[in-house]
Amino acid sequence: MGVSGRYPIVIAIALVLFITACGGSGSETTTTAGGGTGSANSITIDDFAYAPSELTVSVGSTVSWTNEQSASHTVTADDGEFDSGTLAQGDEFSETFGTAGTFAYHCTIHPSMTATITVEG
Ligand SMILES: [Cu+2]
Repeated sequence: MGVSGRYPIVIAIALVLFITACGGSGSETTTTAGGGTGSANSITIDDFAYAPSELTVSVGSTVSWTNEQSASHTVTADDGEFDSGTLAQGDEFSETFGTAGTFAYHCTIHPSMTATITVEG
């Protein structure tokens, strides 16, 4: 029983990896970002989620978020680099990314809302 007892853990890890991989490739195909430096990119906040939750842009791009839900949300960088403050329905926030890297952000009101911006140089 000692060996077979480990399988549920292995399956759980495999599932997490699978879901993570799917999320990454899935959002990539929905990215409509123009290739040029400084192109605008829009993210919608609705149904307690950022859409797309993963967005890749080029250095110098401005990303804008619009809250389309009646519940208030924030766009807050995990490292504190940017913070929208509370966005009511219809409010918009934008941030220009001048350096390459991966920037994780979340909603301070709903910590389960997380997403990332990948900036490519
Ligand atoms: Cu929220």
